[in-house]
Amino acid sequence: MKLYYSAGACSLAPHIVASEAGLSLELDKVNLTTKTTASGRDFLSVNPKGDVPALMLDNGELLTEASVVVQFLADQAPGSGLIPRCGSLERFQVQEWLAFVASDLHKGFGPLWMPVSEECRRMALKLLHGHFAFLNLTLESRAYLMGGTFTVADAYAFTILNWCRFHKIDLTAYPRMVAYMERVGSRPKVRKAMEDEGLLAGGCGG
Ligand SMILES: N[C@@H](CCC(=O)N[C@@H](CS)C(=O)NCC(=O)O)C(=O)O
Repeated sequence: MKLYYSAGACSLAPHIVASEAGLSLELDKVNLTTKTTASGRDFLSVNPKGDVPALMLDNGELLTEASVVVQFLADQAPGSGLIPRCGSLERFQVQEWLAFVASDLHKGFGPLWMPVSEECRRMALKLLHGHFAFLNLTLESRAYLMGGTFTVADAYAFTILNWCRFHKIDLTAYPRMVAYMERVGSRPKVRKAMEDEGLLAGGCGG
């Protein structure tokens, strides 16, 4: 399998899941500005959406959408504990978290990556702070989003929350969330994925 990624972008989530699951993954870095890959491919010919992550399967099929790619990868390693069994209530609860991360957190950062007006930026930050407050409250009683076990939802949430560093968002009001980010960020397999993307030297993308 080959993961098309951009350093520190949302594609870090499937990269973390593969690392945690012990799956071997070929990586191809995408320049999102030129839409070309490090291997010299026209990325739009791989994924017409033009977005990472994109996972090329060994049979030539392409899977996109971070919230789906992480589930596919975790299902390749059923003993990893990264995702509950299909059809179980817990599986839907993980999907509930993935939907929240994708539509509220991930896309909530969207305006911060664009040259928008100060008012638009302020509004985006206001919405994000609401989500951070909710996460901070939730994490008062649990180590990870689903409780005591690290799942794909944590890989995705951590990836997106990591962008707070790049945007220099003050998180002092959310000590539980900060502790959670440190907890996830200190997992050896998470660090390995970040190291592979050159992020431990201080980089961070979106
Ligand atoms: N709906 C997609 C969105 C993925 C997405 O927004 N990817 C960003 C990086 S985090 C991207 O590749 N943007 C294209 C660009 O910046 O040109 C998903 O959830 O995976």
